[in-house]
Amino acid sequence: MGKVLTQQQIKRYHAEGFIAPIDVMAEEEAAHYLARFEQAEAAYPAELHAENRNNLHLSLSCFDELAHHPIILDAVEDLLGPHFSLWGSVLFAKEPQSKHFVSWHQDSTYAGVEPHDYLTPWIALTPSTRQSGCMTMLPGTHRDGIRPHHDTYGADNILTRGQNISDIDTRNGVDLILRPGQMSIHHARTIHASQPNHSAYRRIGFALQSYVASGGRQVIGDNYWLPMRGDCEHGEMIELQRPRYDREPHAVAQRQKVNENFSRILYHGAKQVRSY
Ligand SMILES: O=C(O)CCC(=O)C(=O)O
Repeated sequence: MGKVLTQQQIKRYHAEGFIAPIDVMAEEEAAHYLARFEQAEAAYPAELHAENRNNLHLSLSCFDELAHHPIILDAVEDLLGPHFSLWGSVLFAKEPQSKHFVSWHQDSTYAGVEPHDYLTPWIALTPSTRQSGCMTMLPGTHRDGIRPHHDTYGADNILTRGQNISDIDTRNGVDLILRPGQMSIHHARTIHASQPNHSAYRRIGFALQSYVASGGRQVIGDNYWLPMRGDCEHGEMIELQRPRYDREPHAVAQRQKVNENFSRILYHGAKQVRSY
């Protein structure tokens, strides 16, 4: 038994490259986080809109609290050990009845973080179901290295480049059904995707993308890290600070720099650069 995960969950993560569902908080508490996000979205539309949802944990306290949630961190510690940092985060919101989808991909393809044995907890703030476009994982694919990705820049594809892995057998894909307040955890090389949201509500998940064990490096862009637990060493790193309150000026400026770096990394070598 780990701090949060059972021995069986730990074994399954290593064998299959993901685990779900994991209870983090009650639905009511998740609804409270959702309300705080939607209030911020209404109050600060320039800083928080469909094309500006990266690294919100660096400027808004509700996302900073989620990034430091003890159950999430204990589960991460069960898988990565006691020393780890956070590289970034992405809020994935698919509007009701929208065509937006996420194509088959492996997170570590363009992130520039090495080695690839890091992970992403994805916490549901609204129900994540087949109808609302939950994530689907292909078990065991984290063991096979990086597959060729083709950049499509598809209009409804919410990945930066619309990157897609074709020629894969998706028949044994596992749908990750989560109630608000539950999370999944996936390995950086696990192939995954998600379909459009056919429900009447927003499908919202906060991806802590990703927690990386001490020793991990950013090899494309600037080496920003938010240390989370233990002794974190990432080479010549630039250490990030937590926001002390919503939109603390220093924190907003910090998020801006990190987002610019994020974009340079994710579009490194790309033929086209989109606005998210
Ligand atoms: O939220 C989604 O539908 C996709 C999220 C994703 O691809 C990820 O967290 O790595």
